[in-house]
Amino acid sequence: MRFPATDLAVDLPCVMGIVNVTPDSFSDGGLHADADSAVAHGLLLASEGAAILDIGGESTRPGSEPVSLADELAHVLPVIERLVIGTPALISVDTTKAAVARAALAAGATIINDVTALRGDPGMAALVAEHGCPVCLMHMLGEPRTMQDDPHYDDVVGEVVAFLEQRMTAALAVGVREEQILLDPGIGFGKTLQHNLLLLAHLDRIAALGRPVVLGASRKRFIGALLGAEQRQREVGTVATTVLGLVQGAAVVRVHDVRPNVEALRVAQAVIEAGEAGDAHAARGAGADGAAGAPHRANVADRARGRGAP
Ligand code: HH2
Repeated sequence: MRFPATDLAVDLPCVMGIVNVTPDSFSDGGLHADADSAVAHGLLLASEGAAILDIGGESTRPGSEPVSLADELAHVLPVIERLVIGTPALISVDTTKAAVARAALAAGATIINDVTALRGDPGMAALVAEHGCPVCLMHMLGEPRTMQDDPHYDDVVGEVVAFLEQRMTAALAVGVREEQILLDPGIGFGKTLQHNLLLLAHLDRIAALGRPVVLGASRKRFIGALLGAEQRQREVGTVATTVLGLVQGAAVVRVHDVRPNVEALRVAQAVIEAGEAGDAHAARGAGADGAAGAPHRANVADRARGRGAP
């Protein structure tokens, strides 16, 4: 499957492993709250095939309270410094604060994952433009403290697409280049179960904006609602979102359980590529215009981008 050109120094699709250095994250809060344990966890995820490690020092779970700058720096910096040396994986910092992003970049992080899509800290957009690093722009309705209080949309997919398009335009206007940008529908950020399902089903409409799509569905509450499962039992449900997300055009899956998602991605990608190769072969066999005998269906990658087969 072909993905848009990007400044990310990894092949797409790929897995982004989650390293939460927090006491209160929704799924793994407190498990890796000290630097030694977070580094060990990051090394494990990288050895399981994570091409990117996303280091976060502030939980964004529904109802979470903000963390001070000093605390967030103290959480993430020692972990980033050690993972930059200890693993070939790219390091992403999951932060809304420009000062944390700046320090993380200086310590060797290469990606900024800002769940406010550059709306949270006035210094963030300029930092991304100046540094030229890849940045993930995510949709969120409201703020973490209140976002799950009865979220409402008239057309959730259309509104998320319009928001991401607007945030991309705003970023480009301050000097961020298109190749730096990744887009994320923000699964679970001000969304009901039905909103999350619709976004997953129509991820191709976000991919059609022309930038790689990041999917963060891992162990989230909607999977628990469908399965009646606690966070740790949502691994298989998460793998389902990875495979369907890839078919719909997701380029990066942000997950807690790296190995099963790497394996699922590899197998699903092989099937998609075999289908593409078969379609190309059939089209060649049908002559230059691909008319007679060519399959009358779009291949999976084209469908994922909202284009029909030639
Ligand atoms: N989800 C979470 C945090 N950061 N970033 C992106 N780009 N996309 C997401 O879906 C996303 C994200 C929430 O998950 P987690 O990090 O596991 O929990 P917490 O925020 O409680 O630390």
